[in-house]
Amino acid sequence: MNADNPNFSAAGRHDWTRDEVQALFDLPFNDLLFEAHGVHRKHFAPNQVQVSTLCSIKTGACPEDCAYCPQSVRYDTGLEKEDLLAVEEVVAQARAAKERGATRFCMGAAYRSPKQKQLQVICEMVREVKALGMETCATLGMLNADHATQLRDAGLDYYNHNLDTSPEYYGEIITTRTYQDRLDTLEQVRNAGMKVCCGGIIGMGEAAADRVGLLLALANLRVHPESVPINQLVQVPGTPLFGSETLDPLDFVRTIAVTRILMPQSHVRLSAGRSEMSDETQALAFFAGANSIFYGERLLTTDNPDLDHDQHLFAKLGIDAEPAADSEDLADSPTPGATDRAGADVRS
Ligand code: SAM
Ligand code: DTB
Ligand code: SF4
Repeated sequence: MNADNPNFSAAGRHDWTRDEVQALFDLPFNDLLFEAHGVHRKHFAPNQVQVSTLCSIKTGACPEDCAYCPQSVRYDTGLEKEDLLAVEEVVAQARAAKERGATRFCMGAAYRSPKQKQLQVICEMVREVKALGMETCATLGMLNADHATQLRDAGLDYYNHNLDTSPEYYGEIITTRTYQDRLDTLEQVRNAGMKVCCGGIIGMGEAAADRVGLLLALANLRVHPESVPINQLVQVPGTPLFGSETLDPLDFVRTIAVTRILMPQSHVRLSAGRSEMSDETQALAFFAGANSIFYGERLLTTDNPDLDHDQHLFAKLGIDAEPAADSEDLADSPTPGATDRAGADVRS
């Protein structure tokens, strides 16, 4: 196999078979990374990584039973629940994130699905964050068509809603909503004209075949998600998945590489789990095609690497923060790594 093989470079394939995806996972590590990196270079600037910052706008007391999640009301994780934040508080956090170099602000809420009153407040947050010149993203649970339209009209660029795992393993992880419910929400987001951010979690005790099943489900969606977060399970005491067998870092990197090959034009996000990863694993993940991260000391409720660490990592690897898609004024923002590389300005 080589990088000129149309199976690897075709942007628009949506007919991947299980055997083909399994065959990619089965490649010798070097062959897989070589192919994935070749695909990555064809579609993206190889040393640019998109930078998003997360904000938990409503924390804890979620009625759902997702076995990985510290925010479910069903598990005692010691998390303090918080009501929906005030619009001004969220906008202040977005402004701070922009000053630190994030180009996208992602607002997450521990809802099964938002109620109309909550959605109105969230739409105001979206309008004001957008007015700062940032890309906007939200993850609020299931959406109906009306919700999706309101969010789009408020200026929401991306909606994050993950498939989480394979259809086959899904029932072991969540019982309070179905795989089809998730696909329906993704369809509402698409129909409203927003960009889709959709991926999953690995390290939840799934079999290798379930990683194949997850990526197959994502790659065979009608349109590939523009953003594909690959999360490594953050193990939180009190959740049912606490104590799961830890993932081999090379299996994480393999999953990134296969994602890059299957969805060549999507941003692949090296998402939750970076606090537990070595710099070397992250460097391999970037080589394998990851080109987006969450930047900032918190994910939603758990830790993420601190800013200095990430600036240093970008500098060591010669990685620049990707400018926002359609915002010129972001060129005036500092970017992670900007100050660290022997005086080089990463935006030049
Ligand atoms: N409540 C909404 C929902 O689930 O649709 C949105 C917020 S929820 C926290 C967003 C995503 O975060 C989940 O779908 C899951 O993929 C990810 N996530 C939650 N807890 C995690 C953990 N402990 N480790 C890794 N990813 C996690
Ligand atoms: C995604 O795929 N990962 C992010 C974001 N989308 C919302 C969330 C990760 C959450 C990790 C656990 C926590 O901090 O609560
Ligand atoms: Fe609730 Fe989302 Fe956590 Fe599931 S992942 S328990 S829906 S906050």
